[in-house]
Amino acid sequence: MSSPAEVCRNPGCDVATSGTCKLGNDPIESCPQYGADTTLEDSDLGPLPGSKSRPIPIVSSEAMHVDEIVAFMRQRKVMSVALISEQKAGKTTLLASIYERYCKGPFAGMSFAGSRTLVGFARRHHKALLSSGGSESEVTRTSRDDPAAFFHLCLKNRQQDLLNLVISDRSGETYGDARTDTDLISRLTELSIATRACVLLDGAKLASKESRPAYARQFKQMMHALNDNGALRHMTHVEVLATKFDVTHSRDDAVAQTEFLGAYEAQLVREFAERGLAISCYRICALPKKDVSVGFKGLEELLERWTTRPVLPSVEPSGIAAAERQLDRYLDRVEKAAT
Ligand SMILES: Nc1nc2c(ncn2[C@@H]2O[C@H](COP(=O)(O)OP(=O)(O)O)[C@@H](O)[C@H]2O)c(=O)[nH]1
Ligand SMILES: [Mg+2]
Repeated sequence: MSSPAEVCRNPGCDVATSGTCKLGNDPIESCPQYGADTTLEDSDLGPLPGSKSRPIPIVSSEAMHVDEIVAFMRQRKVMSVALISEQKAGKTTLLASIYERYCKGPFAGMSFAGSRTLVGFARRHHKALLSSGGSESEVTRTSRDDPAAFFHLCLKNRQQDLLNLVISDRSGETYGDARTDTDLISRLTELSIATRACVLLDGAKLASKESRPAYARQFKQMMHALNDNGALRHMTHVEVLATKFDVTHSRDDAVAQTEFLGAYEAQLVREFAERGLAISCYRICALPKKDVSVGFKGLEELLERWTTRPVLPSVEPSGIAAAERQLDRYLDRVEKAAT
């Protein structure tokens, strides 16, 4: 089996230490040898009968499964976001919308630099377009038995740094069931590897007088079930994303709707703060089909949030004042000069 530190299948390439691709690929993500799946056994890669060379595995570019994503996360730093919601809140449409932004060029200060899941993105995008036409029957429905699917984007920021973003999507049915069947929560593996939870609040259901009372209650129940069972404890950020803002905005009573949404968000923040969970609330429109004047609201800020690197505490030794050793006096001077 390959060494876990190996990031390129080409034995003559020292990209792991130099950061430069031996074959001249820039960005390095575009090299088919780079980031090779090190979980493959050598026996899987043995020469074909009659051939001396090892076959090169073809990356399918479909959405990744949890074992693939865990192997990928061992190879490089990844920012991971779990999309959480019951059915039809807008998870897949949000994914498709992010993909579409980068098909058109730079967005949110970053440009597309590669993806392990381009075909997966393209499929979701295709479904989202079908769904936007109103023919929901044509949209493939996910089921409770479907595992979580992971989508990867490599983005280059203004400083030319590469950022790996991984977003998970899963059947809303599973999250709906987890509200009452809390044994399911420990099986939501995408939550244990994500550092950011993005819980989608269906703006259309909240805006409808018929569905609002039950939905507002069920949404909180789902959040409590996740929180009380420790699924959100390790997350650095938990955000509630109110979707379909075009629906909220396009109603005759848009002002009252927006006020209700604001009050509900404030209630969530208070209620969970009392239970030790900090929540931030945002609004989004990933597909402005009800009111095009709303546009693609909140997407740019969302990507900026999701790709902001956490500020890590300094681990540099602090200088010793009036130290006897010259080295310590030097460190003290350097520290003072830096502040
Ligand atoms: N008006 C409007 N509809 C949306 C928006 N986002 C998603 N939808 C619709 O909501 C439905 C469910 O969306 P989908 O992404 O499949 O939800 P999922 O089950 O959470 O993945 C689809 O018909 C989408 O077209 C939005 O921002 N505005
Ligand atoms: Mg979906």
